[in-house]
Amino acid sequence: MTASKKTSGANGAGSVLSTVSGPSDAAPPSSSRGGNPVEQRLFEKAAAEKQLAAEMPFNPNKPGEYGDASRSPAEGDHHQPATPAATGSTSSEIASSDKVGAGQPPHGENPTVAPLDRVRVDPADRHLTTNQGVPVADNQHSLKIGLRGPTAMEDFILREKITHFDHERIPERVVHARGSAAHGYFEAYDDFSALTRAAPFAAKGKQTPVFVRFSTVAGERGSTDVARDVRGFAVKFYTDEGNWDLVGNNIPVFFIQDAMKFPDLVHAAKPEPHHGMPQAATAHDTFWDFAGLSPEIAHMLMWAMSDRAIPRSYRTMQGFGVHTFRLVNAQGESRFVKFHWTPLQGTHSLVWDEAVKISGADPDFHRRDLWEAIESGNFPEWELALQIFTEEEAASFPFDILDPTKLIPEEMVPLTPVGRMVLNRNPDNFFAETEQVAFCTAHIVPGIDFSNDPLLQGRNHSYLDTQISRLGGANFHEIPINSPVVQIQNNQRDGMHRQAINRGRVNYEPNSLGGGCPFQAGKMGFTSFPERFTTEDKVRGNPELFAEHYGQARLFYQSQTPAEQAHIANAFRFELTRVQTPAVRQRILALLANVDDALVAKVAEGLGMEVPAPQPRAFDGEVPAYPPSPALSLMSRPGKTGVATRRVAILVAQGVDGAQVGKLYAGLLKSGAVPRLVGGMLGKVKAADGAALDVEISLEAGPSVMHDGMIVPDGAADALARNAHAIDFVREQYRHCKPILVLGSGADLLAKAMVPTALPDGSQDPALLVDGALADFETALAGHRAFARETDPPMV
Ligand code: HDE
Repeated sequence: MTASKKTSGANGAGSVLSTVSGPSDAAPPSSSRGGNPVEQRLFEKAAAEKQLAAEMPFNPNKPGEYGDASRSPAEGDHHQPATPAATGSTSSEIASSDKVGAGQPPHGENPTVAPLDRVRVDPADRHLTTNQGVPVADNQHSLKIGLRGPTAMEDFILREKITHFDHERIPERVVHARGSAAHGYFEAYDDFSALTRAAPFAAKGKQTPVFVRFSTVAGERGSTDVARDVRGFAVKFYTDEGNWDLVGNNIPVFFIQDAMKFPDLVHAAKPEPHHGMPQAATAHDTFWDFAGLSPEIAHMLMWAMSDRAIPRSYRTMQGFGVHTFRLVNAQGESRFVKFHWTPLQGTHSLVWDEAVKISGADPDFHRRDLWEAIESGNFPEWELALQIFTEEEAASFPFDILDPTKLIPEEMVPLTPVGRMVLNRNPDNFFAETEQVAFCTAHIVPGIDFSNDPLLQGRNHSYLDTQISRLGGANFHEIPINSPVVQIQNNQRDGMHRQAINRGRVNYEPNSLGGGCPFQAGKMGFTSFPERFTTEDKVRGNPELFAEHYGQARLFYQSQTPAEQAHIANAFRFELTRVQTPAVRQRILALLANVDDALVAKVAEGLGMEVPAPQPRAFDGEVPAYPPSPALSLMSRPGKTGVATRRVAILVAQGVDGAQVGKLYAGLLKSGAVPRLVGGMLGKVKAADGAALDVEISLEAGPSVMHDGMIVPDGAADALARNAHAIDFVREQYRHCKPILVLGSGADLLAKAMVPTALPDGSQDPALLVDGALADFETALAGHRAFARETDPPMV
């Protein structure tokens, strides 16, 4: 053996040149006859690969995989190859071209997760090509046999273009189909590593990129933004340790308590299956039929019938993780947590009559608002705060923290602010980013863990599953918006639309041929919190405290201001009026009879019905009496951004005081508001001083509901009064409780519209300013609405 090695460096070379078998014990040859650089590399590769494999005579990790030792997994055994060639797929990878690149990828790297710039496409100064890159000479005509003849089957350019078009659509999300999204960052206020080892909280000032998608739930992809509905508030954190998705809503509780009921809930809320109506609305029999038979819904109904379900803007919503989660620190200590997003813009909503009209005037109202705010540099911002509590504290609460129909009043567990989130960039492409983003509650990172909330546990299955049909396969994580900013390295392979080109022959673990790579991370990797379970029976059911359905519904209702309470009652009245089955209405009244006497009386009156006996309760004990929680009112968070981005209509017509308009316009702009001259139609309006003012939007295209406040300057009232759209405009501004400033003869328009200048009780209307100052109007605008003006039914 030794002799033969000495005599020929090429002994066994034939085996290196083959792909099957080889000598049992021989030093690998270093070449055959030499000369060819690829062949030379093949020999180096074979030698290095054999050496690498030999470095792992057995699997040293094995003993650590059992018993107590398995609780702290060791890092996987791994070894460096003597040359990168050892772990390559091929020895010819050193051959390079414009297409294959330099050859081998940087050692140990996965460039498919590089920033989105790698897939941004810009056509400037480029000609049209097919999808195969062939220049297209003529994009106007199909290929024909003579100018008047049939189209040739041969026209591959036409066929490719039409075929791609035919397949442009993907299935919409089964819920939350309608949404809008933006990029931004999360910034930690401090080092919170004592609380959690989650990467975004590791250091003061640390920034983590985020992509946030807001949505409605029930409507289809093209439905109106302002339907009465819960809003999704889904945040993808691209952390240093992988993606963490906090897939929340703008309401802190949910309709049901167990994932098993979700398809029933959604079927009941979606359009009825026989005739496909109504779109994006719960105001129909099947929803309320399900609701009345599922009293655990009582608390959520209070929120869904409140103004929370018709937000003024995605920017003026709170966000909630809803479920109880766990935070886990590096020492393995865990605490429970609830996540809260609080908007810097304050919490503000529409009123129902306004929402109905916006659905016609601008169904993209929320999408446009988010886009416009970000494009104008008014970056929306939220503070992230945590409710942190221990197992012992949880055990003392009068509700079960695993029950997603319950919240923890802030008075019981205060909020701890931990950071802020800023949305500072609109997506470049709606489909590629907003439509293809795939959130999943099971996307968590070291430092975050689940609780046993049965709704959350079911969600952890659903989200990954749904993406497979929506995004066409198991590789949706490779779609650029979904890929993390850190390396993806594993032995998952193949599947539809695979993009990663994995180098090397190893796609399993343990291995020695790839030097053991990629190896298990051990201590630095994700480990589940080792929650202790006592042995219990395998059952289907809910804990007893889940049976208490009314205490927090009452808490929510009783914590609202009178205007908010009135809106809740009116929303029930509206929804149940559209219901056609008396027994369904009756059942909801019986449910409300368990919540609040005044509420049920008001709703019953609105339906022309008697208050029925309360539904029997599922819970034997006392309904807990919570002290009111003012934090549950929308009014408790006016926000800090004042009039910024608020839209103000300045009504103009022939004879208007042009100089005054100019001053108002400049003043509003200076304060950050968005003024617009609204007139009968586009074109010039001649001001009293002869100057010509340009109307920016007509009363028809920009009706009242698209503006947050209105000014009628001096001189325009006469001409405006001859246009019924202007009268409607004034009346709706008033009815929707918006701030109004009238100057000089502008007051005449109020009179023509029969708008009272005093409140119903005779006192001064704080948001209706006759000959008032712009500064006072701006104060009223920052306060959003004067609900004191509201009557039911509206007088104007
Ligand atoms: Fe979802 N939900 N959900 N959900 N959900 C989806 O996932 C589901 C629930 C929420 O902008 C789907 O990718 C089940 C609660 C948001 O892309 C689907 C259950 C909360 C979004 C799904 C719930 C949410 C979704 C549809 C009960 C608030 C939009 C498309 C067990 C905490 C994310 C998709 C985006 C989307 C399932 C209940 C929020 C089918 C089974 C509670 C914000 O997987």
